[in-house]
Amino acid sequence: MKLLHLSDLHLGKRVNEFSMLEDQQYILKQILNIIEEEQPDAVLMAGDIYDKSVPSAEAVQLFDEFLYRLSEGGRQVFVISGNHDSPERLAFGGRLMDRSGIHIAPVYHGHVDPFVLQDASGPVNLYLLPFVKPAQVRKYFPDQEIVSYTDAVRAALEEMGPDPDQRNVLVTHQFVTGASRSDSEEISVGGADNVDASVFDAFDYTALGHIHGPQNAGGERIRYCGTPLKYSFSEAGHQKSVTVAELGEKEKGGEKAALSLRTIPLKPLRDLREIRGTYLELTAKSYYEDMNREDYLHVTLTDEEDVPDAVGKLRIIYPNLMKLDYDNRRTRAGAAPVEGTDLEQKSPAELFAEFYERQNNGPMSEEQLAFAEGLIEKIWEDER
Ligand SMILES: [Mn+2]
Repeated sequence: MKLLHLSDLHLGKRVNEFSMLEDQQYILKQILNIIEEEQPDAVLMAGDIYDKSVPSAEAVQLFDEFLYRLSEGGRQVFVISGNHDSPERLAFGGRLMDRSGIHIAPVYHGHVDPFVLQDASGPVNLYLLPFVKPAQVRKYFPDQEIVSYTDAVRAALEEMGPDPDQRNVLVTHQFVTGASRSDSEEISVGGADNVDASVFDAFDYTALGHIHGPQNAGGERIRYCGTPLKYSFSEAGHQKSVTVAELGEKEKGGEKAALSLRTIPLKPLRDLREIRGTYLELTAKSYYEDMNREDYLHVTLTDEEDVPDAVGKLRIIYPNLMKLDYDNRRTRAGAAPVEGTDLEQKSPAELFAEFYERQNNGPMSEEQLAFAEGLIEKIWEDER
């Protein structure tokens, strides 16, 4: 049984105020091509379909088109909501879409029936558990003590009661303890949203969403496939991909089904990268002529002096410059605290020279001093 595992599309997301819509449309097309090539038995989408609980019209159109393309050829598609989605809104029309092979998890209501898929090795029971918080699970199990996320997910999975003699797959959206995070995930206040990997022991494969870097979480049977695109600069070093999980036969008597995992790399329309150097280095033609200047960039300038309107000027070459900062003596030292100085005794030029030194961690040159003095004199003249 071949499963193609996706998650965290975050359709409609803006990264540093740049819309990702065109990039998302591009990557979804690429994913459709991969699916056409791979011909999986099922496509799994493990939550965070949208970036917002009330997604933009464009994001909804994009997902509608994606689902429609996926459904062609009678393909089986399984979708759950993540913490960014509204489970009610995502589930709209779900029972109608079931008939077209698009299966969207309903809002969690204390009971989950599996979808049963068949291949030459027999049935595979596929369970969908959308993102749930302890309070959403607790009300259905009044006799159990459900305090933590681990308690909640364990209770929901025990209720499913997967048959250990058959092959069982879970699609869910949670933060498994020990997974390594990125900046574009929603961090829960207090950080008590983690689930112990042991709760997934009964499943031959757990297709997870929530963490944006592709990784196994406590063994290869529990996996995050990651986002299809980089959604923060903390992900600049990621290779985004889709995961293909193939389940083989399962012997009766508790052993897990054979599993092989593969990733297929995704190539974005525009990469999200970090570059650094002086203004002169980064604006030299020899530097940028061989790169995709449309990439989303975090530029770190190493000039000691601030470059006036650097963002505006750099955007002529790099139109998708997202973030600019400096790494020089001033930024490395941090802003020095202002000490109580004998303000009255010092001239404006002396005070400015002190200010400059504090900002730049170095004194003004003769030329700069003369320029500042001239400027101060002129301003004072004009004031009188
Ligand atoms: Mn997410």
